[in-house]
Amino acid sequence: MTELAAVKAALKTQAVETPSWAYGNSGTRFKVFAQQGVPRTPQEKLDDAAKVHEFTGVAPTVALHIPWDKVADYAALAKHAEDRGVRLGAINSNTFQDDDYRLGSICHPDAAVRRKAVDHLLECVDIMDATGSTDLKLWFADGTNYPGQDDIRARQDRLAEGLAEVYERLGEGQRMLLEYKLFEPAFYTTDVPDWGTAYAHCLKLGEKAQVVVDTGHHAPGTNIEFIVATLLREDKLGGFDFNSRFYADDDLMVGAADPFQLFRIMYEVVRGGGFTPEVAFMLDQCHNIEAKIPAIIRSVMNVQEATAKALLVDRAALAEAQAAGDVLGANAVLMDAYNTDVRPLLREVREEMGLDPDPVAAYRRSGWAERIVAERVGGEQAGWGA
Ligand code: LRH
Ligand code: MN
Ligand code: MN
Repeated sequence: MTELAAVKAALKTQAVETPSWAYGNSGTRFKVFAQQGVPRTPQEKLDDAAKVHEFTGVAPTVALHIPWDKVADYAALAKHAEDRGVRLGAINSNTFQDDDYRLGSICHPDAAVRRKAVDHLLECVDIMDATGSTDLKLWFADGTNYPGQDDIRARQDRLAEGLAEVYERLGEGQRMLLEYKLFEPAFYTTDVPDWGTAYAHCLKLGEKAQVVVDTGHHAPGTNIEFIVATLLREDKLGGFDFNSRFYADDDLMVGAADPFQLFRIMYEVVRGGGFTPEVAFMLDQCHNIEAKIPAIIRSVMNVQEATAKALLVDRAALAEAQAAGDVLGANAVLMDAYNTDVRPLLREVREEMGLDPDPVAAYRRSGWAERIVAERVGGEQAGWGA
């Protein structure tokens, strides 16, 4: 196989998981702008996700968020997905939208609230059993707002205890992905604020526990690719929640704010042998003012473009320059790949996959946008928090 053929073959195997919540209405603390044709049910979110996969060919799974996607029969929901050519992916827990969680969930000072939170996580594993999902994605809004509010160390003990109970419940082939976040909604301490804390808990739990890197959850200037390299080296990188930030956890389309950062991350993934199904490439975004399905298609394409550039890095030349201490030469090798226009290559890849080379245009021509506006009238619009 020529090198280019190998790059194309790798790109054809790519899988980017899209989040059910990106298809529904969402907004900021200030306003949710309702859009026409937005899904009213988890089933309709899957119908939209199937369109993203149909036109991109690389978005075969959909992440659920419980209880936003609560249904009576999860096996039937999985069947609904399969009938449309997609599968259910990670099950995301939600221990942040209940009055009981004002002081936290799994780290709450009251054992009764902790019990409720852990029971929810166990229920998520039951759902995984029914859907065939392999990943339980955990993010905790837990933390404190004021010095002295609660005991920082005791909260870590409660976290460890709750996680251990859920870990024990995991079946064969199931794993837990622990997401960290620097801040928000708690502002003084966050109980899982960084990759180090997540890593320490995962290490203690065992090999079924891995860390998730949400690209929006870091302080400005954080070298995320360093974190990726380190976690991969330790076999503890479970996956990504991709999005873009200009300021904070902005949840904008991945690759929109800093495509160079996305390339640097994908290069470390490729370099570290992480371009495999064991690392989950998930989007975690919201589309508050733009049309949702084309934005998700665009996001998937942005991940593809960064991946293509990362795969094109001449690693032999890079290694040679690095070994020779050729600072500028090494940097030039990396920049050559980044500055390559990979859009023609990706158009070819899509054609070889039997797809339209321009997924956004193909979607627009398909009439799906008009159809859902006409058909999805009435009822509650499902969305962030619905
Ligand atoms: C928290 C987060 C987490 C949630 C999602 C909706 O900021 O990134 O992954 O599950 O947003
Ligand atoms: Mn996330
Ligand atoms: Mn987030």
